Amino acid sequence: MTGPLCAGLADLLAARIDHVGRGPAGERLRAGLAALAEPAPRLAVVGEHGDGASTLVDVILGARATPVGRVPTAAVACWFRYGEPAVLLAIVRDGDPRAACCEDGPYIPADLAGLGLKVEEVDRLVLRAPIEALRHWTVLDLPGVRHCRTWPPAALAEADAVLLVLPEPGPEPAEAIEAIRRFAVAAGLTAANTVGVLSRPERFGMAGEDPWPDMHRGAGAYAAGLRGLVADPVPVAGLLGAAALPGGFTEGHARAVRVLRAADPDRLAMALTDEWEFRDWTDGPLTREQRLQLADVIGMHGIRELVAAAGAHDLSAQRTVLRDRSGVDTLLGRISGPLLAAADRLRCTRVLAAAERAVRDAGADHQPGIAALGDELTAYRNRPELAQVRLSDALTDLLSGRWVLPAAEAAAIEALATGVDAAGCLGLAPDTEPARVAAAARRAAEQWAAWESADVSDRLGRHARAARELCQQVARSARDGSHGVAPPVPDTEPHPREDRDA
Ligand SMILES: Nc1nc2c(ncn2[C@@H]2O[C@H](COP(=O)(O)OP(=O)(O)O)[C@@H](O)[C@H]2O)c(=O)[nH]1
Ligand SMILES: [Mg+2]
Repeated sequence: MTGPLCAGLADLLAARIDHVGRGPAGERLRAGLAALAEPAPRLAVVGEHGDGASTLVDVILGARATPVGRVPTAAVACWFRYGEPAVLLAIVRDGDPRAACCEDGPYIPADLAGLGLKVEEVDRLVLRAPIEALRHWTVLDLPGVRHCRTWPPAALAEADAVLLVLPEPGPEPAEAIEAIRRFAVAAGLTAANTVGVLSRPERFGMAGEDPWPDMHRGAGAYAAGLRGLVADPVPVAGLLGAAALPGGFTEGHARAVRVLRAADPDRLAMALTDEWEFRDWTDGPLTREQRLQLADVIGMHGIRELVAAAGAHDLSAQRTVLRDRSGVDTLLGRISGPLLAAADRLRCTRVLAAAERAVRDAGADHQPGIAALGDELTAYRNRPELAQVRLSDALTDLLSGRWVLPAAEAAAIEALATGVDAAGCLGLAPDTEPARVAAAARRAAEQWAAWESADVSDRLGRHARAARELCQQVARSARDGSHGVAPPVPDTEPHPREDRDA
């Protein structure tokens, strides 16, 4: 499933690929072409160690398939692709790939002893499985980064979109915000390709208290501090979402919750203040094994939620409560809604930039085939239909501080770069009258045209030009009654260079 932007780029690459040779640049260009032909775009999930990234991947997959917690395979990049029958493939650094059937279900094992491998020997694991969610996204569960201060993992550059699991910001969020900003600029993450998420609510607020108000405050601090990166971070309780999946919260757990509800209320309240109190509740109604299991599968926050939901008696009702309270449906709505709607643009943005880098890295004495391709890629990027693709660079410049704009203009650029319909591109409500959208787009085009002709650097002039072109496109599609940003399918004839600054 690709769209017109990827199709145009694929045609362009395919026409040149036989003339680019077998060197490193040729290999990278072939990888880009292959990625454009994949049925699903790629979504990477990344965060700091232990912040709940793998748990969220399980939620996205709708299956408990990732290596969660401190297990050896949590340190390996795990790719989940659609395919049947299920098979686990280990891509070995210096050697042939090894494959294993998934006899007892598609999941990544905690270690690779079954494949006769150590995790250090493996570049990545690929689980191919007939999981419905993988029809829409290929999902990458990346190993944790440390405090968002490490260099971005290389696998991040292979993802079209990113779910960024944000750390608990602490009382002074400025430091966390700065670290994430640097990480995002280095990794090319912007509000166009990234959804921010906060999970593990237990890390927020005081022990025993409702963590959601503090979670929302943390999300607000990130939204304000990371303009251009995470417009509206989603707070979730990933563990509850994962517990509601098959193989998570079971009949035995549901029974244990009912037993807890019948306990002495004062003693129960005391035992539920924190995990240590609960574990040490030796004279309570549950065995130590039952207490540990329950804390493991839904955490103290989940236990408190379920104990309080007295109307939820049986397993199915309790799972529904877990799912509802997890907040994951909002997150899944973002991933299957606006992010997926932008998949053509996201994939085109990434592969185009990767192809341009491959051509650049090939150096001055590269083959004529690669040189010609370089010119064609530049011309393709500069086509009006790719204005929104070009605007992702503007977001990076806003995020890094290279482009300083008044707040209203910065918000306008963010809306233009991330919008998936005509109204959204202008920051207007989805049900805005097309005539009003068209008028607003024309006004905005005039304003960006003024920026374009002002005395700014070539680079900023290009951003303003992209904004102006996109506004003109939006005005046309609103006038024609189509809701989309809807670039026409580009023809694939190489076009002459049209950008004065290119
Ligand atoms: N209490 C609680 N624990 C969580 C939550 N999400 C993940 N965990 C636990 O945190 C640990 C690390 O989670 P994991 O998903 O492996 O984090 P990753 O290192 O970011 O991939 C595991 O023990 C999870 O069960 C959550 O929402 N609440
Ligand atoms: Mg993980």
